Amino acid sequence: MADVTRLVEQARAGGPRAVARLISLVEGASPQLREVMAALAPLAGGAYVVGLTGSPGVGKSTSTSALVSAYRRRGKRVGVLAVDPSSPFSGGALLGDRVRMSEHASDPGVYIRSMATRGHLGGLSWAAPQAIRVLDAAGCDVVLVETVGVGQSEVDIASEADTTVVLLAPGMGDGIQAAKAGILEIGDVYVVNKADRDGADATARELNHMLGLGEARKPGDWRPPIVKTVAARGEGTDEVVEALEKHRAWMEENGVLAERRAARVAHEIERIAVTALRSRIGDLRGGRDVGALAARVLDGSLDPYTAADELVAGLTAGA
Ligand SMILES: Nc1nc2c(ncn2[C@@H]2O[C@H](COP(=O)(O)OP(=O)(O)OP(=O)(O)O)[C@@H](O)[C@H]2O)c(=O)[nH]1
Ligand SMILES: [Mg+2]
Repeated sequence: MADVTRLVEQARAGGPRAVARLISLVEGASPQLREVMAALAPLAGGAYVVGLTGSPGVGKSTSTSALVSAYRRRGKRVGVLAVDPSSPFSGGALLGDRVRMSEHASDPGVYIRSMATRGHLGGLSWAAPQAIRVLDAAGCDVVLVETVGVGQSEVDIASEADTTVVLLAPGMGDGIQAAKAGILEIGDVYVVNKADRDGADATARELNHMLGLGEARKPGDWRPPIVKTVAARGEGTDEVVEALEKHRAWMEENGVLAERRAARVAHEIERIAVTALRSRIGDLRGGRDVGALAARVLDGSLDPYTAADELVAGLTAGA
């Protein structure tokens, strides 16, 4: 058993091994998860969480690495969580990221962690928020969360981040894809990366047009900016940081940050509660209670809705 109190103390003091160990406990859904979360609860809440998403190969890792450099120049401690929702293995598919992030590997002000989520209890939704909390409690000022935009994952990440950055690149038909995938709703900041390639201006224009189409904004509403970057050369990265800071300031002024965080935690509590309830139902299934109810539904003395009510009442009575 890990000494959680000690680990948390060491993580607080900036110990990278303790941070890694805590994330492993979280990721592995350790029996000590509850203890870890209780120890972290009073320490978290200081980090600004930025989600980066976009199609495979658009330049998320390169951009993340450039952002790490930019924040380090500003004296911030940075955590990076690379979440790969398509891979059941940590490290495999994310090997390339390690190369792209390697310049930060020896920086004690940077924590980088890859996470695979498929086959996990509830995918991204389960472990990522808790890993973010570890990095937060460890004193990171900024936590950058990279997720490949495949299907539901980008929407998930948007709900875990304070600010969501959607990346596109020219020549990938990304504009059209963006509209289809619903990312026009989730971006707080849009980045057209690979601006060294032809078509970046066209992509930015197309995106600008599409963002304007659905526009029902009131004065004072946030209008997501579009920033062009060449992440591979660090060009435009300062503008991205500026856009992030503006968005953060806007959220703080308008109470949006507190709102988003409250919604996030409410969602997390609900998820944990539903998981707990489900496991209790699982315990009951095939057991006496459900068996008896099933028999009564079968012989016509009870309808399934009333049976379900009785089951739920039984579950919550013992809580
Ligand atoms: N020309 C050009 N290439 C870039 C730029 N930024 C990144 N790349 C290249 O694009 C490729 C993909 O970059 P990544 O940063 O790994 O992209 P990603 O979105 O993290 O990819 P996945 O995590 O696999 O989805 C790499 O070969 C990068 O070197 C850029 O600004 N211009
Ligand atoms: Mg990547």
